[in-house]
Amino acid sequence: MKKELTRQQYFDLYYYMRLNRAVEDMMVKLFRQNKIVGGLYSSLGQEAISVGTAYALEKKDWLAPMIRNIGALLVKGVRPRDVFMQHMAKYDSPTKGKDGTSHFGDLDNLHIVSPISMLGDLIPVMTGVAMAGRYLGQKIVAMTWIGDGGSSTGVFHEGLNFAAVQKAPFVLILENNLWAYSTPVRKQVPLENLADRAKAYGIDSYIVDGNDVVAVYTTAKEAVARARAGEGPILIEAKSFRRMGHAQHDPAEYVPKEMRAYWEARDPIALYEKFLTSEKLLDAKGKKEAEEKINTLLEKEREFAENSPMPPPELAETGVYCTGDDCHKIRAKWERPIAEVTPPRSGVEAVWTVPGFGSGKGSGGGHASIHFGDTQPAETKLAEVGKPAVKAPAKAAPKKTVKAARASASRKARR
Ligand SMILES: Cc1ncc(C[n+]2csc(CCOP(=O)(O)OP(=O)(O)O)c2C)c(N)n1
Ligand SMILES: [Mg+2]
Repeated sequence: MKKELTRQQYFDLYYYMRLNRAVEDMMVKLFRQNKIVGGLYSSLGQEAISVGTAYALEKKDWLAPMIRNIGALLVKGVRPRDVFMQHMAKYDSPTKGKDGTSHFGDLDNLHIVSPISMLGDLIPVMTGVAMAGRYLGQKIVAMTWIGDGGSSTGVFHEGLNFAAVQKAPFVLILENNLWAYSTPVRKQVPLENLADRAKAYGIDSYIVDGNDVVAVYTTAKEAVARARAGEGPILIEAKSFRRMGHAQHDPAEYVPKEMRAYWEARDPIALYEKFLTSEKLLDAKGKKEAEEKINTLLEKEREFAENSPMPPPELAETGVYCTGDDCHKIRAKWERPIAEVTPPRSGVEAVWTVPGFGSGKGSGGGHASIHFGDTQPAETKLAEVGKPAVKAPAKAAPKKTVKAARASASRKARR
């Protein structure tokens, strides 16, 4: 670990990792007391990833967590009571007891998109969020996480390709914890480094030690800055290990003992405490203070959650499907006036341009507008309204037969 952050930043990273672990420890107790109604997942040993990456975001930025990213929610400002109540399906929970795990978000204040269980689906969704922010000139970055297993879904590839071609300000964290349920990473992908997946989409990637919170944070910070500057999406592979089973029901006996022992000796919180102590940033008193602060907070939060009622039975049949105005207005708050998004006014100057984006054939080139895709310069645009965008070729070129194409390819190869 290198020393390059402010004292406050060092402390925040420590506090949130400890809070992340304490929240999850408390939920394990609640689960064993039968107070948690859904599945319970654990990020034990992976706290540095959730905390270090989310801490690199600004308040205005957006994130969408997966099951092992409670730490990211806490950093973004979600209260522990909401996490507890959500898992206990309580009436005061963000989903009013309709979900028993972590399917909740906060679009209005914290800029959190709810998790989607189908692995990988958050990638195109968050790409869309990133593009929407750009469209509105907000200079936001969107972030989500995916596992080693999830990186083999089709939508991972479709989503990342889409983000790449759109140069979306999007950062994807690939948490390689070596297991997907009981499948070891080596049995589901023939790559040493999953960061290599980025090459297929022409985007940059980083590999980082997922148990070193300072390295995770500094890497994420750089990636977020680059995405914000218009360099397009970036993939970060954080290497770590899933210390518990897939969820509470899974004792994970399929994990080799030596592998577990290796990673247990590299606990991210213990490693960080060692670093902070050696740099004189934390002593026994500071550690105790953090512990007491977290214990006091979580006692209050747990009590609130336990005292919250279960939802009334009649609530079960309401709010499951959005029925329009009696549920909520189905109109985006960020909707733009129709005149503004149709010609001729759609040729307005972009509020945020990206060098090189849309510089392919037929576009305005150079610093193309990213509000409306590959727009032509305003003057030609007005004159061209109503005309077909691409002229039909005078005569269709004859198609090469497979045989002819092969012959020409082998001629080229011999040259
Ligand atoms: C598209 C899809 N396929 C399968 C599942 C079922 N499922 C949920 S989690 C999981 C394993 C995920 O492994 P990984 O992506 O490595 O994440 P980890 O659990 O290790 O954090 C599977 C197969 C799913 N939710 N979505
Ligand atoms: Mg995994």
